[in-house]
Formats: sequence, structure tokens, C-alpha cells
Amino acid sequence: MPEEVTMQSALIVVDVQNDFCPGGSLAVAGGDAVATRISRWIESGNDYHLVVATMDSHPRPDPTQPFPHFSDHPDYMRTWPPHCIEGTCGARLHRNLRLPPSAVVVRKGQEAAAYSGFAGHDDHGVSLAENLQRERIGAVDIVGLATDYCVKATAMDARAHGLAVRVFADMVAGVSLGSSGRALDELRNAGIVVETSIDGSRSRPE
Ligand code: VGL
Repeated sequence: MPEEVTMQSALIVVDVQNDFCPGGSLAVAGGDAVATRISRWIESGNDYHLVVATMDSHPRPDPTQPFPHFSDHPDYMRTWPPHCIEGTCGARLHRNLRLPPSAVVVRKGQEAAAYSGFAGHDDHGVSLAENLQRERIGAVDIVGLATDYCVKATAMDARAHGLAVRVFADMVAGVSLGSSGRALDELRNAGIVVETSIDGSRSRPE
């Protein structure tokens, strides 16, 4: 058998959920516009072999079972207002986000905080890494919310898994401008390409 030479690519859409968009409990400015831009990007004929949407999915606050990710006095760095509680409207994907029917949804955060999509599993219990391996994905484009937390953690893990990684700066939004800028610098230092989708479509190999 000849060796497979083509590198399949995937799009990972991180946590584009109502609670991270304007009106949500942990709203990121411009999250809804990011959702629209991602939908247009998907629909503009980018032939990803696989599209994955990650979702934060946390348990309902329970006084008998502390969940240290949540706080009534959050510092917005380590502790957060309750968000993306499974079964609530806030946990749903934002309506501006249109995914192909074949998209794989990966949920994370049921037991503890999980910023990286690589902590997540699909509805069959298959991890994100395994989904990518099964489809022989060698390169991923990462977009979504929030730049400084879940996008950053997912991109760093993708790199650690040996993937070629791009983050599209025009399809992410962060909790704060300062930490988002620092996050993008860290990603670049880790060998991740940070560019706009316009540059990305120019540099995409045929
Ligand atoms: C996120 C803060 C807390 C994210 C999740 O999706 O980036 N940020 N939980």
C-alpha cells in the first residue's frame, strides 16, 4: 500500500455557546459576530474533512457538591459565574452558528473545569484526539470563544498532539483584550500560525 501523503484538515469551533455571547452569563464582546463569521467561513466552500464543535457542559450548581470553577464572586481568571449548565439555554450553541450536519460535537467540563477541547468526548464517548486520529487529520484550524481561555488551551493541546495549527484572529473573541493579546503571542511562540481567515484562504494548499 502506498503511504498516505495528503494531509486532511479539520476545523475546530470552540465553545460558541449562548452563555459566551452577548446576553449570556459569561458574555464575550462580539461572540455573536464571531459565530456569524464562522458560519460564513464554513459555507464559503472550505472543504474541511471534519468539523468539530466543542461545548462547555457544566453541572447544575449543587451546595453539597462544590464546583470550584464557579463562584458568586468570580475573578474572571480562575473562577467564573455559573455558565453552560447542561440542559439550559445558555449551554446551547449560538443560533448564528451554522454547522454542517456531519459536524461532531464534543462536550467537556462535566466533572471539573476543562478549558481544552481535548478534554472532551463526543456522544459515543470518543475523545476529540481519537476523532481526529480516526480521520487522519494532520492540520487543524481553530476558531471560537474565548481566545484567552478555551481557544488558547485547545490550540496548545492540538500543537502538543503534533498537529499543524492555525488560529484565525478574525474568528475568535476573548474575555479581555490584554489577556487575549498575550494568548495569541503565546500561541505564536508555540509554533501556531495566527492569521486572519483572508490570509488563511490565500495560504491554503490546493
Ligand atoms: C471559557 C472561561 C470559563 C471558554 C470557559 O470557553 O473560553 N472561559 N469557561
